Amino acid sequence: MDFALNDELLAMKEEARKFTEKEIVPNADKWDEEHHFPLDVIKKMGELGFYGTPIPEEYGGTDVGFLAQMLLCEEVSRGSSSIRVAFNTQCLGTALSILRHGTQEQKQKWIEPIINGDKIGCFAISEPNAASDVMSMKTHAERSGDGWILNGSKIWISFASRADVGIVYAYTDKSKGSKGLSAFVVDMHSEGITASDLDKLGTRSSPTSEISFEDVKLPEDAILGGEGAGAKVVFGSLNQTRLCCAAGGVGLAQACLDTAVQYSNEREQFGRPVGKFQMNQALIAEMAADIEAARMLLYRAAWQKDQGQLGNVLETSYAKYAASNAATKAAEYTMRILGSYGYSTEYPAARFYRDAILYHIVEGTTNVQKMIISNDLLGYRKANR
Ligand code: GRA
Repeated sequence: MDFALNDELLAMKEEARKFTEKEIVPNADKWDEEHHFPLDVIKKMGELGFYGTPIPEEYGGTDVGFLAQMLLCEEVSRGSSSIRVAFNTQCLGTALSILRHGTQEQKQKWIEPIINGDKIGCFAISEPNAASDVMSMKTHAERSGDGWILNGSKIWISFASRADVGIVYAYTDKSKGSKGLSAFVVDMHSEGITASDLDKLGTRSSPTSEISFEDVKLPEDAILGGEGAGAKVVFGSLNQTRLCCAAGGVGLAQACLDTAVQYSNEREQFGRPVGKFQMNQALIAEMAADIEAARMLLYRAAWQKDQGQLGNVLETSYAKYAASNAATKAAEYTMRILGSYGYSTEYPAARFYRDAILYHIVEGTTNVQKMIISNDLLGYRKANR
């Protein structure tokens, strides 16, 4: 067992940290306040090769793997939990699915521009009445001539209003159950697609949209992995995007701890720094131990993926579950340590607090992670398939 990150990974982590300190940290609160989506920064991360780490060089990636991607994602999330969403839209939920399931033509056409940030991606699973229960979605596509006609609606889709390309899930034959779900690579500028942004509590510099598909004509070659491969594509993809959320939670929790430690050493009450009070020390120790535990689960799951175990649903759920708890606890404890300064907008603690709660909701709620874990342990449904 080797817990050390090699020199290449350490150098990438350091590069991401410097990038975040320079490009993201000074602007994150302002972007959040203005609901600004910093497209230039999202594209710059693509130019720097941040998104393409699990993608082979022949498609423009660097082929250094999932652990590398999670380290980058964690560092970016320390600066802004909103910006880390790009790892999912620009690789794990889009380019990676095309790599795993696409035809040679689809791979050549789409992967490189997405991971480079030339094209903005999105992936559309959730619907107004089908979110945790993925298979109950209603969006459908019918054969028409030599293509498909897509109809339906999606909701809570990150980056959709700015996206050039989307992986859209739809039933092509509802009567076939899971074998009737298909995945499509959709040009998001196609006629019949409208996307409008939703307002939300946090993660406000990452746009989240509802999308309507009205008689959208898709070419025959839009289908990904063949007709009926949608369940395989969507669950295979969720198991990678979910880990990005774990990395986001760990990064955000670390940002909370950093803020709490700095403030505890600077702020004085009753003649000494507030860090000298045992009640604050207890909060800092608890936060730190939770973050370390979540980080270890994150790195293990990423390492497994680098060993070829992309179906490690159980270990990915452990990491996501632990990271969500670490993030929300760290955000709350930081707020308690900073007191009114935490509640004010002078410090980023208020943004951390609003952003953290998302990790209990996104990419499979905390209850979904508990379902996956407990169903596996009780022998009802094996998680790793
Ligand atoms: O046996 P069957 O014919 O009924 O088929 C089932 C299964 O065999 C069916 O899918 C099949 N299947 C697969 N087939 C091939 C499942 N996995 C695979 C696979 N890898 N390959 C349904 O499977 P099931 O086990 O019966 O699932 P279920 O009971 O319907 O649901 C399970 C569960 C609740 C875990 C699942 O639906 C789930 O993961 N729900 C959570 C959804 C989620 O995570 N949504 C996230 C939306 S995207 C998002 O949040 C964007 C965030 C952006 C960001 O911030 O980064």
